[in-house]
Amino acid sequence: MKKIIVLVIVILFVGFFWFKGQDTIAPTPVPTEGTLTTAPAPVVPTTAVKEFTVIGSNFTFTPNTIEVKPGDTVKITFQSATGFHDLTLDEFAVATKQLKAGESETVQFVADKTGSFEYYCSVGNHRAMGMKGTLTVK
Ligand SMILES: [Cu+2]
Repeated sequence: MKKIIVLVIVILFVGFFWFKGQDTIAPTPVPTEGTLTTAPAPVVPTTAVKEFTVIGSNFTFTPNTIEVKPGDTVKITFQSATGFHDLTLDEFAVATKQLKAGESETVQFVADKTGSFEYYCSVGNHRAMGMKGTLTVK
């Protein structure tokens, strides 16, 4: 009789630790609100097409701020008014050719990231001379 009681106790112990073990192996991480707010929001493409004309001259962009919504398709027509310029936006792999005064080129991309991004002229030191602007996606 004693042996059976010991056996039952052993089985209960083993069973208890087996369940404990399952608990520590199996937990599925449940995202809390805190982790959700720090994760970047997924950008869902919209059907909106936002068109802008940006004029480049020595040494400024007009306009030098552009704002769109996440997922928008952005169409920028860059015109060189004076001098020799381009429009480059690294984060979206956008760059026009280097254009002489009077030339223009249109680039298009989907604003699939949120934040502020600098577009600039990559000719010579034009960027350092102030030939830059900000695209805000929010
Ligand atoms: Cu330039």
